[in-house]
Amino acid sequence: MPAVVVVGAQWGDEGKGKATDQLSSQVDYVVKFNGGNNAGHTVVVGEEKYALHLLPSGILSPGCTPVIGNGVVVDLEVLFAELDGLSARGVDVSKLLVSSGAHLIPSYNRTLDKVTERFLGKRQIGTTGRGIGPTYADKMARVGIRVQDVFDEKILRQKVEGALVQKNQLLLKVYNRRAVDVDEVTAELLSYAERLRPMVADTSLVLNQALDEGRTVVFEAGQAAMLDVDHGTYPFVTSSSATAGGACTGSGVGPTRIDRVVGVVKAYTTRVGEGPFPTELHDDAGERLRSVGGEYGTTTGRPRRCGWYDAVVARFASRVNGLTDLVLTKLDVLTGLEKIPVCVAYEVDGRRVDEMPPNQTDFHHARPVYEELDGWSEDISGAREFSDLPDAAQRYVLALEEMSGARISSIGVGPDRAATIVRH
Ligand code: 2SA
Ligand code: GDP
Ligand code: MG
Repeated sequence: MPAVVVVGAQWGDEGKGKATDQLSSQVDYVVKFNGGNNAGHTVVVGEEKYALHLLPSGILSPGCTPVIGNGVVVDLEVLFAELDGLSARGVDVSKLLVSSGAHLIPSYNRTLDKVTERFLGKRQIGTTGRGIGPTYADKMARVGIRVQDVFDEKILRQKVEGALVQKNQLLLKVYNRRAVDVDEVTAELLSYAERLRPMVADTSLVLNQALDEGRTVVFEAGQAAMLDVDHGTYPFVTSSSATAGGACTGSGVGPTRIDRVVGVVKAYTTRVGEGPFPTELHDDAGERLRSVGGEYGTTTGRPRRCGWYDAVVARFASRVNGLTDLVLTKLDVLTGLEKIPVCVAYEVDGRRVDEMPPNQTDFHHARPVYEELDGWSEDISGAREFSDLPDAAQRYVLALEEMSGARISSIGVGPDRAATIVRH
């Protein structure tokens, strides 16, 4: 498996961090290709728990080179704080490579993210407030600042000036904020240049050469299919390409080089932020999933919205990502439920719909059609083989596999690295 993409197949927080970390011990490179420090990936290694935001999960595996690809947006203050935090815990962070083409999140974009949300009022997206949306907007509008720009003061100043022409008008006249000073922003970005310099590389070249030499590369997505700017529940999405195609554009490795695409799904569903969520529960069952599953944002601490497994979403994610495998996580959280509803289709304005409605309004009106599966009461956290699972848990997994569009190649039964059943 020389090149494997790992993506979220729901609305994020499926356990991509754990899935990637598990692969990292066998791989040479782990590449983050989209998003920035909006991500929150939790990896538990024995007694130690790590929450990674901007850094790829591979940073925790000695021998693996972590790479921040060109598709990522980088907040330099956060980058160095995260590196220092890991170093202080004894993690070797010296191998990190950062693409010269990655875009930077200047402090004014954090401000804009927050004030835009406030001004949207009821229509707000529920962003993480990390400046992600405004930075990708700048990239597309061609007024973004890239990693390579901090090594040329003259160019950097020109670019900051260019970016601020419109933004200062917006901040002053629409949002009633103080204008941003070009010198201040330039000086702040320049202050990181020397520390950043040794990490910066032509990461597309590095990764393609590594694949030529038969090395293994994992591409780790932030967020998920349903939060993808093209395929997700727009406008309630993040601003990057979180699906498998993003692994190519966000790293400079072509699609013909990818061997496997693994989608990570929770045995139920969660979402943070606003937007439609057909199987969401507003009752005790939802509260139970949140408390047993520890469903609180890794980055912002926000309580996650919780609901039952949605096979329509899983099939859609299988399709738009071309999934070869699914990793099913958090099966242990369902232990103790007598019956477990699974959404197999939707009812939209009186019609049964088996696939994701291409029209957003229909998705907002979608009501889940449930099939009830039997639950189990035995503790499954020690299961390491499929046959260790109680019959009802096996049937639950096989039913999900049948409905979801790809084989389930591994099953999570606890947060620790070891708490996994590998099937394929
Ligand atoms: P943004 O900040 O512009 O990317 O927000 C846009 C939408 O994307 C959602 N989003 C996320 N959803 C799940 N998990 C994310 N990471 C953190 C975590 C979230 C947290 O791992 O728990 O701590 O709150 C993540 N990042 C972005 C976001 O909720 C908006 O709906
Ligand atoms: P990511 O953003 O997809 O990497 O996921 P998060 O780290 O935000 O959220 C997943 C949470 O579930 C983390 O706290 C993980 O430690 C935890 N987790 C992952 N897999 C399992 C599992 O199989 N069982 C349990 N109980 N927890 C898990
Ligand atoms: Mg997360």
